[in-house]
Amino acid sequence: MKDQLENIKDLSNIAKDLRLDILDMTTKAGSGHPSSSFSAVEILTALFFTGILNYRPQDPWWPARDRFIMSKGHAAPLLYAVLAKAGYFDKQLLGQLRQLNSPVQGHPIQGMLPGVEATTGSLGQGLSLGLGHILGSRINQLDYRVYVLLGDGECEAGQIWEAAMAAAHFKANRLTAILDYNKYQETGPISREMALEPLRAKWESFGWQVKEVDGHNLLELVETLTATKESVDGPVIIIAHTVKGRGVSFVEADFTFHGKALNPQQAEQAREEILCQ
Ligand SMILES: Cc1ncc(C[n+]2csc(CCOP(=O)(O)OP(=O)(O)O)c2C)c(N)n1
Ligand SMILES: [Mg+2]
Repeated sequence: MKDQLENIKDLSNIAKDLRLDILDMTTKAGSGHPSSSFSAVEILTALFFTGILNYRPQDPWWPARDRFIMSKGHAAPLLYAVLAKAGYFDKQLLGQLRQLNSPVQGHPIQGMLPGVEATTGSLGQGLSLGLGHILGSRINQLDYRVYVLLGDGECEAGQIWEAAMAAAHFKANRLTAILDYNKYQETGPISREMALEPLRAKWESFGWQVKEVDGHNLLELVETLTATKESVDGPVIIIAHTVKGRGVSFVEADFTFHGKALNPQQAEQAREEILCQ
């Protein structure tokens, strides 16, 4: 139990570092999506820094690696911060976010950076790509797992549901979707823009196993992701209840931070809040 608590404390510190990196990158760039990135910090911390995701930063295209696809590609600052921390490239690169010709563009581009498995940003495509990796693994006789991070606004896209239907049809056991269910998309609350509920029932009716977690509770995330690794009963979606902008009070309170960086003064206030957590 003591070890477990210490591990969670280490993970919390990683999450804190990631939030600070996201803040620095987007404030320096003067644009980007800090609130969408903050929302999924614990989800990616639990996946990348616990041994759940099987990867080799020194051999990034190792054929048997697990795949992680950031389908909500506008959360690129989070992906880049995670990949740098995992050792795929030097952290210095984060300072080039959104600069012309830099490999850390506003949305991830496959082939420009080790660890970026898919070009995303046009929402709705990542689950189809993930399923493609699973079907490819059957041809290549590999048994890697595929994880896809989806946004809730993204689930308003029809392609998500085509992929959901196909994944169940093909009994994609090693496919895990994680839904960053922060209840907001770009222009307002999901319930107003295009209601998704009853969401659990929708995924179940498409033939998926559904698990629900508090998406900021590292212990719950680690336990659920670990249990999911053993699952052989079709594709799994983990609905992670989150708060958009998590970690910075005035960003949590204002959804218009969606595609907007904090100004230097706001960033100082945010830094203090993050450091106190
Ligand atoms: C196909 C497509 N339509 C619209 C957009 C513009 N857009 C970017 S982010 C976003 C909202 C996404 O909301 P959500 O999936 O809930 O992500 P969050 O930022 O809340 O994590 C929209 C509509 C896009 N990138 N791609
Ligand atoms: Mg959302």
